[in-house]
Amino acid sequence: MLLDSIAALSAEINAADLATPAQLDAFRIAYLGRKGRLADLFDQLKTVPADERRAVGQQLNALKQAAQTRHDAAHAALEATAATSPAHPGFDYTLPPVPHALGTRHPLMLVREEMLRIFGRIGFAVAEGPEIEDDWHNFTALNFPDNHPARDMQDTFFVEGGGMVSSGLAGQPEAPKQPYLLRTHTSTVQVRVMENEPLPIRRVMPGRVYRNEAISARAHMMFHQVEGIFIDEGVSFADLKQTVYYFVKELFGADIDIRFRPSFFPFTEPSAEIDITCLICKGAGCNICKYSGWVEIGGCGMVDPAVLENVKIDPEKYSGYAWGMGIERIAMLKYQIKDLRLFTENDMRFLRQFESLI
Ligand code: 2NM
Repeated sequence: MLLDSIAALSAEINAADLATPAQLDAFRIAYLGRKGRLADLFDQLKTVPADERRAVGQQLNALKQAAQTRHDAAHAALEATAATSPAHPGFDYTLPPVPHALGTRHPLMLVREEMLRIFGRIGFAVAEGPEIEDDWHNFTALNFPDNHPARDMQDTFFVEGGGMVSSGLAGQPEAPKQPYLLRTHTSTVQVRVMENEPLPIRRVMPGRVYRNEAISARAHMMFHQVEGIFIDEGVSFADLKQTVYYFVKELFGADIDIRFRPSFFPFTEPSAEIDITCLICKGAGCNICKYSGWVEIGGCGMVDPAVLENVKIDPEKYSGYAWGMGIERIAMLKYQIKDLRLFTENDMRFLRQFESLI
């Protein structure tokens, strides 16, 4: 009986699959372990008649040896393949590397760079400033009256909990709170430059600005501006016109003309809107320019003497011009982009179209 069990177990042991570490482990536990099948048969030796016990015992020992040898050989083979096989089986390590997918520069940043480069060539250095501002730099220094609609919550984002001004005098009432706000134009940086830097001043101010508007194809609550300022003795409106003329010819081409339309801004006097020849119809009239032949690209003017006084520059001695343009608007005209929202949606099919054009 026991001899039959030994023969059956021997067949099982020889047929066992030992290709993986898990199979090897299972084999060791099932056959070689203290509670394994071989130990079980050794236990049954005592039921064998005394005169046969020696021979049967020898057979069992031989099977145990064979099982151990199979186990050790398979173990050695697995160790050897583990040392030389790749971490990712099936991966071809001789393939060339896959390059990292790089993005492209954003069209707004490309246009911003081009604008700054053009102004840089006639001496305008870049100045930047904070996006969270106070009332003084965004409105008061720029000659906005107290009741100006831009100061309204409907038009400007105020920063929650920003107010901080107390009168500082014992027993005196608190001064009205001065909330911080998200700057509505980069003119704030012009104020900072005029307050802090020696004359003459010749700077361009690029950056993000914020207005409380519903988002649509033509409006956003965040957009980008490039403003500029030049202050020195004897600066005139003719200097302003020549700067704008040069900029437009450089950016849009020699066939594009400029036109100044009288306007009003609190911080400039006189003030004007800047129009250029419609890029679509070249002035013939189309639905983009509403059949006028002209499209608006920004505003400008001579810095109001009240602004110069606010920043402690003598308006009797110095004069200056300033302008402001929206980068989105210029990019839309230049590339015929019809919807402002494309700039913030990050659709790669849109974004990839621009870098190769520069
Ligand atoms: C514009 C249009 C016209 C402007 C004026 C000043 C400052 F600080 F000199 F008073 N900064 N920016 C200005 C003038 C901005 O943007 C449409």
